[in-house]
Amino acid sequence: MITIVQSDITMLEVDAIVNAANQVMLGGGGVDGAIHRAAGKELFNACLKVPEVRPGVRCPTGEARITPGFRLPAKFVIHTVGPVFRDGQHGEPEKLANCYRNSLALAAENGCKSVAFPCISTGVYGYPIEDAAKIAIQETRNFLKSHRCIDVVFCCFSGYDKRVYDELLRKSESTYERKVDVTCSMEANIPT
Ligand code: AR6
Repeated sequence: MITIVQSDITMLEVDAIVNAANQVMLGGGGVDGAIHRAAGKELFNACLKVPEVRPGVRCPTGEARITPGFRLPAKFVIHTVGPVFRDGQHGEPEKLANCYRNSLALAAENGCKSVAFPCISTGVYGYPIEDAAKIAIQETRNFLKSHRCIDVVFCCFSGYDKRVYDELLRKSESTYERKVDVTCSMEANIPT
């Protein structure tokens, strides 16, 4: 199921929140700064332990890494690095799609049943929200075809961003979402 909320992502009680990090993975501004502040120093220390793939790079653009959530309500933080937007002709759409694909795969591997995403790359990295939201929804939809019972939350910080997501979802969804809901509640009722 896909849900759209307007919230500070650090408040969400989900299994994993996704962080729009940078390649060094040691904190920054925006949502990254908010997550590090709320999770506490332990998150910084856990990030330090993530091995560098080359000097100064713990997580290349489009990839994802997982740490505990420490003082956050979320159990895990999935750190991913979105592309810096130039003009859309430098592989940005594919790199942003990879962020969603790899973060969702990592969430599933770690048994997460609910994952919340911020609007990756749309802050200081400059990705236009309308284009980024289309990619986020498309990649999530693809993923949910094979992981029907994971709840994905798009956590928008601004009312404008939420309206963009609401509108895109309204245009594209309906029966698909309802079918998924019904199937999940049926599966939940099957005795084990
Ligand atoms: N909860 C949810 N969303 C938030 C929050 C919050 N607490 N705070 C900001 N946003 P940005 P990027 C939204 O700039 O563009 C960092 O310095 C914000 O309104 O955080 O991927 C990293 O270290 C926007 O919609 O991430 C990197 O260097 C969205 O989060 C760089 O910024 C993403 O904005 C990454 O840039």
